[in-house]
Amino acid sequence: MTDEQKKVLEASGIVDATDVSRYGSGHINETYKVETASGVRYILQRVNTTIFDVDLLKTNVVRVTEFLKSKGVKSLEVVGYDNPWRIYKFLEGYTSRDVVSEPHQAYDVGRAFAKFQNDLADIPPPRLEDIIPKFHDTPNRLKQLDDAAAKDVKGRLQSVAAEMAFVDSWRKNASRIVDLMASGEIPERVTHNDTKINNVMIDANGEAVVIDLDTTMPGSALFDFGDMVRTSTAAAAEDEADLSKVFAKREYFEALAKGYLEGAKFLNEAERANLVFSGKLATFEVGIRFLADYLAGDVYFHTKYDDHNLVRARNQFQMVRSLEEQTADFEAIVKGLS
Ligand code: ADP
Ligand code: GN1
Ligand code: MG
Repeated sequence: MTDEQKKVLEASGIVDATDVSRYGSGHINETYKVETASGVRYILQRVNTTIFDVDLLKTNVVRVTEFLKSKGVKSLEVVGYDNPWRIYKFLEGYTSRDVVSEPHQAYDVGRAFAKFQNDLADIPPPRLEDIIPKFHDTPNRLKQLDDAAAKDVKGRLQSVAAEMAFVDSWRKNASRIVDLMASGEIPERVTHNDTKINNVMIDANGEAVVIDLDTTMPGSALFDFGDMVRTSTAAAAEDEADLSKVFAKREYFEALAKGYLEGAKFLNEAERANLVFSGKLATFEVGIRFLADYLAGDVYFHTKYDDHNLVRARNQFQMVRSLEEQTADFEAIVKGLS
C-alpha cells in the first residue's frame, strides 16, 4: 500500500488496512481491494481524471446510490470521496464475470439492468449531470475515429485498412438512435450507459447489484440493452483474438432478452422495434472506440499489450457480423417475448 493510499483510507476512518491489491478488469479506473485487520473489506478506486470530472461524477453517484437506498434497493455503498480517490464497501458474496457460460447468467444481467432503469425512473429532479457529453452519440464517435485516423500519431493507419473498410460499410447506420432521440420517438431516460457484463455483480441466489455507476446519466434505454447484447451474448471475451471463437450465441440472446423484457415494461414501440438493432450499433460503437484509441496511441482504455485495442476492435466488428447474420432470428425472439 502506498503512503497516499494509506492516507486516503485513514481520512475515511479505515485505520487497520493490512493489504491493498489491484482488482477487477475494468478499463478505466484503477481498482484495488482493501483487506483490514477487522476483516471488513473495501474497494478503493483511483478515478480516471483524464476522463472524469470527479466532483461532477460524485454528485451523480451519491444521488443515485442514496435514492436507491431510500427505496430499499441494494446498491454500491459509498464510504468516502477524496478526489481522485473513492472508497466503496466491498460487496461480499457477489461476483462479476467477463463472459456468460450459462444462459441463466444472461437472464440475470437483463433482469438486473431492467430493474435498475425501473428503479431510477422516478429519481427526483434536477436532471442528472451529463458526465461525459455525447457518450453514446455514434456519429460523434465516428468523427473521433476519423480525427485519429487523420492524425495517425503512431503510423498505425496503414495496418487497419480492413477495419476502416468495415467501418465505412457501417457508417450509414450510425445515426439511427441519436436521430430517433432528436425526433422524440425514443425518450430520454435515466440509464446506466455502461452495461457490460462485469458491471453487474450477482450472488449465489441470482440477486444482482448494478455497479460502476460513473456513467449513470440521461440516455437511451437502447444503448443499455445494446451493450448487454454486446457483452452478454458473446461466446468469448471482448479481447479474444481467435475470431473463429467470436460470435453471438442464440441461447444467450434469448435469455438476456427474456430477462430484460420481463422488467422493462416501460419501453415504447420505437424502443422495442430497435432492440435487436441496438445490439449491433452498441457493438459497432465500442469497436470504433477501440480502433480510434489504437490509432491515437492507446490513451483511453487500459491495455495489456501493444495491439490490445486492435484485437478488441477486430473482435467487436466480428460480433457485429455475427449479430447481423442472426438478425431475423433475434427479431423473431423479441417478437415472441413482447
Ligand atoms: P471500471 O470503471 O474501471 O470498469 P469498476 O467500478 O467497474 O471499474 O470496478 C472494476 C471491477 O471491480 C468490477 O468489475 C468488479 O469486479 C470489482 N468491483 C467494483 N466495485 C466493487 C464492490 N463494491 N465490491 C466488490 N467488487 C467490486
Ligand atoms: C469501459 O469502465 P468499463 O471497463 O466498465 C468504457 C465503456 C466501454 C467498455 C468496453 C467510461 O467500461 O464505455 O463500453 O470499457 N467506459 C467508459 O469494454 O468509457
Ligand atoms: Mg466497470
